[in-house]
Order: sequence, then structure tokens, then C-alpha cells
Amino acid sequence: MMMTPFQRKKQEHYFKRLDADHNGFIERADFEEIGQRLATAFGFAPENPVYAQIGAGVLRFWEALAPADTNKDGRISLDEFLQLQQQAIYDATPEQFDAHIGQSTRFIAALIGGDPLTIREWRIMFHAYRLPEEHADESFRRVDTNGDGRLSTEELIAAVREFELSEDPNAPANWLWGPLDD
Ligand SMILES: [Ca+2]
Ligand SMILES: [Ca+2]
Ligand SMILES: [Ca+2]
Repeated sequence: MMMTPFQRKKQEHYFKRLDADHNGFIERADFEEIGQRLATAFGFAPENPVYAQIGAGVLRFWEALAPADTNKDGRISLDEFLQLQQQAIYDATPEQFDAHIGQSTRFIAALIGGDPLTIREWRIMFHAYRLPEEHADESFRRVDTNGDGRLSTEELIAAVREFELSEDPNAPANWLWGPLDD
């Protein structure tokens, strides 16, 4: 199924969030920067081996996205990204979709703090990804659907699913990466 205009808007929003240096392309450098910010925010100095481990973990996201670079210029344009998301999400069978979001969500949760995540870890994630930090708490509150002050991986997977698929302009998970309209 072709992604709807609202789904496309959310994918464009997500693309802009991943483009950490805001040059209009997702590149390896964006993920290097996210890894450095994440390791620093967790209090690791560059000489600590954990710093490099975190960086390598974040780079796995880049490696997973790299096949989207169909014109092989070493960076992913918005069009290339939308094409990848169309295939991975909207053309996928429900089983393929679940495997795709389950794997990537578990991986990111493990990287930023495990299961469940605390609000402190969520704020660090917002900082590392250059998401609007003033909205981290509100995003956490909306995605923490059972309101226990912790984000389980299950809640996070449900939020990613809602972000990718929902047509509801008021869906809580529209706030996953901060408000859509900023
Ligand atoms: Ca970039
Ligand atoms: Ca490209
Ligand atoms: Ca919860």
C-alpha cells in the first residue's frame, strides 16, 4: 500500500530528526555525531572503551539504512529514504513489518538504557538525537501508556507502530520524536 500523505509527513519529520547536522541528507557523519553525543551524555570520555562501543552501536543504524542509497553517492536523500520506508513498512507483510520494527526498537532501547527506560534515559536520547529537549518529558508521558513512569520495550514498539501506521493526527505516538509541527 502506498503511504498516505499523513504517513509521508511523519516520515519526513523522522528524516529531519535523523539528519543531525541539518544538511538535507542522512550520512554516516550524522550517526557518528549521535554516537558521540550519546556516549558523552552518559558520562563516558573518548578514551573509555565504552565510548567507542556506543559509537559502533549507533553506526549499526547507518549500516541498516545504507542500502537506501540507490544512487551510491554516500548519502541518503529524502526521496531515497521515503522509498526505503515505503518498502520496509508500507509494502511489507504484517510479519515483515513486526520483525523490522521489533528488531530496531529493541536495539535502540538496549543502546540507551534497556527495558524499561527511565525518563532520564529518554531525555538523554532526545539530547543525543538533537530532538527538541524541552519536549522530551511530554513525549515520554504520551508514550508511557500505562503511566507507570517507565517505558517498556513493549510500549516503545507499540509507539513506533502507531507512529508508522496511524492516520490519527492526535495519536500520542506522533510525539515520539517531539511534536510533528516544529
Ligand atoms: Ca546530514
Ligand atoms: Ca544517495
Ligand atoms: Ca510504562
